[in-house]
Amino acid sequence: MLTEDEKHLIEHVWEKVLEHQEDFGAEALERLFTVYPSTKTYFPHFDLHHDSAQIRAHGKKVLSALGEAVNHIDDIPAALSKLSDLHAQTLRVDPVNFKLLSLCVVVVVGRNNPSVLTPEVHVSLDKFLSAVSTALTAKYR
Ligand code: ZNH
Repeated sequence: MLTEDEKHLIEHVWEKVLEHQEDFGAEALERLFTVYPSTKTYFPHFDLHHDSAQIRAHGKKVLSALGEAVNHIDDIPAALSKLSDLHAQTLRVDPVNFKLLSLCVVVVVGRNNPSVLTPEVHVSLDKFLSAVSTALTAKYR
């Protein structure tokens, strides 16, 4: 569980992310597909070239969903309930991939705002992204 201090750190970091949702989302996905190529199997219908419109649009959706989770940080499962149904019933993404995407998101935040990613913020982001991943994979069984 995130402490109150950690929640505030996340809210603070997200103010910086909000202005760049599409860029950050696209960079996170591009890193995901490059560093962990097996993740591409979920996107056979996507143009996966650098700067593809589909990657940018999808990156924006993913980061907006994370923003929703930040806005409802005390009840992430409720905020992401519909998305959780989609991932469990339709997409069936193997949960290991959530960890990989989370790693990429942390890298993108740090790369774009080096001074922001203190160890405390890193821990907070890690816990936050774990909470989101748990919420999105909770209905798999
Ligand atoms: Zn997911 C979709 C979010 C993870 C895969 N996603 C999606 C969407 C969103 C999301 C928002 C959209 C929906 C609608 O449209 O309605 N995800 C998300 C998040 C996360 C995720 C937040 C974490 C953090 N996913 C994931 C992973 C994977 C995925 C890891 C793999 C690898 N998704 C996916 C797919 C889809 C989605 C495949 C569909 C796409 C299209 O468009 O087709």
